[in-house]
Amino acid sequence: MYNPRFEKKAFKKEVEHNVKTLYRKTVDEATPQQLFQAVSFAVKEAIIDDWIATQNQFKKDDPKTVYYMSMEFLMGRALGNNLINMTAYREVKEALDEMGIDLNAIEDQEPDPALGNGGLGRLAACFLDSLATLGYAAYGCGIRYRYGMFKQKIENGYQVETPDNWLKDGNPFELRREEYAKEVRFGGNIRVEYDDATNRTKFVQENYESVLAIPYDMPIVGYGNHHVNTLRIWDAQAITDFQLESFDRGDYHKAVEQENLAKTIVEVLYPNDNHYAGKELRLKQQYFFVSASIQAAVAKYKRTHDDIHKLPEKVLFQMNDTHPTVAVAELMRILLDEEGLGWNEAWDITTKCCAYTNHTIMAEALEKWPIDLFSKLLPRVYQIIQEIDRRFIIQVREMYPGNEEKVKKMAILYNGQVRMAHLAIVAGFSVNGVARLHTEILKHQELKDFYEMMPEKFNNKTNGITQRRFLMHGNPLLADWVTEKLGTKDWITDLSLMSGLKEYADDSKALAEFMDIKYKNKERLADYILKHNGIEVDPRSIFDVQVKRLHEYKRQLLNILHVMYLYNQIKEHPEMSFYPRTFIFGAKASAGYIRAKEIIKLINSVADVVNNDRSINGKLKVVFIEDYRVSNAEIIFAAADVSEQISTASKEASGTGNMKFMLNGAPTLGTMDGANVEIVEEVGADNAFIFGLSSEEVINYENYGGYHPQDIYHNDPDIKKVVDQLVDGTYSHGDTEMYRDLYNSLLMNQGGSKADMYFILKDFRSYAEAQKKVEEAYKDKEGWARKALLNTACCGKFTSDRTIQEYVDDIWHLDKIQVEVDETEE
Ligand code: NBY
Repeated sequence: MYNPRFEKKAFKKEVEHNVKTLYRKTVDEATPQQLFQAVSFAVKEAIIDDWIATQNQFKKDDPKTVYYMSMEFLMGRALGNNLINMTAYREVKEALDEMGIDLNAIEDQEPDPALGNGGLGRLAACFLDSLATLGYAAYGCGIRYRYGMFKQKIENGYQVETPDNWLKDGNPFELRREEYAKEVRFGGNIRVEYDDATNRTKFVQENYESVLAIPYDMPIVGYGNHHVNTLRIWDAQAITDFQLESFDRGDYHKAVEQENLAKTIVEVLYPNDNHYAGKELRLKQQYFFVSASIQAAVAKYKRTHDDIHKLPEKVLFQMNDTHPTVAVAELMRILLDEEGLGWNEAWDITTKCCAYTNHTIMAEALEKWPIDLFSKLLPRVYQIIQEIDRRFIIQVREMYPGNEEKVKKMAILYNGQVRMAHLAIVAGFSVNGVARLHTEILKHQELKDFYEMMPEKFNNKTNGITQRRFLMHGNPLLADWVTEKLGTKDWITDLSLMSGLKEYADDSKALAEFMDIKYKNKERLADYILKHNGIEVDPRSIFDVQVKRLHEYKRQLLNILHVMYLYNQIKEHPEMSFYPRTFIFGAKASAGYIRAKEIIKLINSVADVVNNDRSINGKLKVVFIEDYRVSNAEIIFAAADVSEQISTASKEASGTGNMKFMLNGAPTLGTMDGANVEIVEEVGADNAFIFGLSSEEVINYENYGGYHPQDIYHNDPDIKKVVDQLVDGTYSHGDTEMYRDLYNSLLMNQGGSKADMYFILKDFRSYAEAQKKVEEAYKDKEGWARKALLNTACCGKFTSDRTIQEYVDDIWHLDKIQVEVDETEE
């Protein structure tokens, strides 16, 4: 598709013009960063036209709009993605080539906007891409953190965090929209007044502190359809600049405090993945962006509608996990206190506007705010939650008379805590899990009581990913090949067409081409590794990849223990046939997650020993890729032979990396967990390598107090040897204490947690066998190529386009928009 707005001559002129007006330079004189800015502003120019056209279309059509409320949007770089979705990537690349500018190098100048931790934040970004591509009206609502996810350095094998100052050179794609600022209030007390005139009680917040929320809008470009939605992220500013008068009036302290609150509130993203830390500042962040977003949505609705009761016809708030759940109470507050509605009317509206997505069953991730903290910070919101809870408990008692156990289990306020998930379920009309297995576990285990009381709310929406970023942009060679084989580009917006590739599964020529592309992508990754790690890896070896956040349940420890086992095998049986392997890891650990950091150190220690052992002839290499993030992920997925998805069954709600590997032709080596179950269903058990306990088995063991890893340790000499090597100095220059904690965690009960609570030793043998099968399968070149190709061919279900369409059909009920552009202008 050719986009006339990127006509080469005009585009070049625009870039020259931008370099001149922004920097008083010529293209030859400009730095790469300046060129990035100049090119981005030229691209933005074209986007703005479509953005305006889309907003005009919204005004005409008045469609129902989804507000995707999320603490995290892990967007990744915008320039390349915007060019792809504007269908202008090729033209612009050529135009720049002619100017002697390398688009790839320019793209590398853009900092990764990393306003998210991992899967949950990246899912939000994929959803925005699909919403725009499918032509639905949507806003992403979030926080403009000054510092996103930290940058990871590896020093002496240890993770070191450095701040991610992503805004330091300015963000060319954002628009500051001061005119839509909203005030957000914290703390103080609530004065209750009786208003004789209206016969109503009024709740007035006094002595509060407030901040001004200022929106920054970023365009979200749909693919080839001129549809541009908005990601609206909020910055904070003190409400009045520091004023001498307030000093005179004795408000000096307050003025300074408000200044500080504004500064700290959006300062940094909490780098915890699947872990609730209970920090007051985090709650402030939550209320800050939620209040501003809901105020803005209600105000926008009221500009063109006069009956607030009909809000649910036009507005839907989707809560990305419990993090934005104060939304339900904030909407109630606005309807009750500002719109003057009665409780029942307000509740009716709220429960039709709010829906909740659950992303985890991990107990340590559940948000439970201490009531003292919560009620002090959000006094009016807390009163409203008390009333929601009071009315809910009456319902529970009606349904289960005399059953006070139920009340305890289900109440929103219990044991001095506000249970955010309970609030979200009670006030939302929809509760969804993110993969079929996960939703079943929610219904029958974690949220059983709620499912029994309100089964109609529960539904599944299996996650998906956008092929625009993770195939078109990340793997252009394969993208072109797919287009050629299918004879159409339509897979870009209809991934189900990939099934047309199945007919090449027995075509030797096509299989060879497929593997040749994989090889080129492996060379590209090998270059990256050489440049960044100084390690030489052989692209002919099997690239076995595990990239994701570091978490015990994701079991990077199982992977590296198995590498240690292979190393022992090679050393003990030098004559043994062994297909060369490169084990590639990438993972950030939360700054305070000590054990996760120990695992990173262990991986790097094993890498040191193995990579420097000349006696194994380079059969085994281990690479830890520093600072795993969206931009290098695209290169990594394209180059993977094997996708490691080895979480303890039942723990990974869905996983989305698994889908990105599949799309790029890497078979899954994994447990029957999360969306792996559905991946295997699509691709067939022959084209995946499955091992380990099932989720039922895991849950059973957990219900009966765990298992006895010591039995395995004492009866399996290979396993014992590997575990002992954690404390015999093999990987720690003789230090027997460095990995003692990991050793203990595998063999001993500790405080509240059971020995080997993630079943690493229990699954070890079965994992090693599956790995052996991978090796055997890989030796059969054509057999492997077939498996790899079938993974790409069968990935159609896992596009976020499909996921979004399901949300629209079952939960959101949005109207499709067709943006009309004036063709003569082009
Ligand atoms: O959400 C992930 C799940 O682990 C993964 O299985 C799923 O595919 C993905 C998308 O549905 N969850 C996740 O990424 N969670 C977080 O990042 C997160 C971040 C912060 C907090 C909790 C969870 N927190 O409480 O601060």
